Amino acid sequence: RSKQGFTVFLTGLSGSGKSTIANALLVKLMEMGGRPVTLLDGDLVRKNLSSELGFSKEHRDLNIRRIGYVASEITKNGGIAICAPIAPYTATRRAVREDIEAFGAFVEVHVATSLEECERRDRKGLYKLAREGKIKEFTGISDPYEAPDHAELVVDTEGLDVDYCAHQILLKLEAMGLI
Ligand code: GGZ
Repeated sequence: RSKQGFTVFLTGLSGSGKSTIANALLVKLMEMGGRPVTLLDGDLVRKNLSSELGFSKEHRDLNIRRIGYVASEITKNGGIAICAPIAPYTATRRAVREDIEAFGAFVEVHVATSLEECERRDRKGLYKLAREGKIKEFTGISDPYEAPDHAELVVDTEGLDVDYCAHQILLKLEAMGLI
């Protein structure tokens, strides 16, 4: 009998490594075969599903609820969804968890790279712009990030490579009986 569907939900600051880990995890899960795997990355969701939305609390919540809805449909049909938005609000993450747990497992992974490290890397130059006030409501600088305290897994990308983080997620999925 085929196993139940599930959602891996990565949350963390901009530049914390969510997308890179999500992509590594996608490759590993696809290699295993079996169930279809769908990546709902922050960037692509913003481009295709939430193109009219900005970064107010209301718009972020709407964005996350949309991602949660798509992930719940995938989970309901026995697939695997990987989501990688910032998702800064605890209550919104909890609402998405409830939506998904109606159909399968919800595996919250906190990509806990510190603000200092994300800002030091500043891969896209956004932190600099946020410090200069050229981007308003920027998470970690001028907008909140509520760190999860009940995540199924916390991964730290400081000094750890992406494949190692993705592997830790696979181990967790195995321990939960999902793969
Ligand atoms: C946070 C912002 C902002 C503001 C643009 N705050 O590093 P990135 O560029 O690729 O990831 C960030 C992305 C965040 O979108 P999400 O959909 O993941 O956010 S949320 O879950 O809160 O809805 C960043 C870019 O968009 N970006 N302005 N003000 N990140």
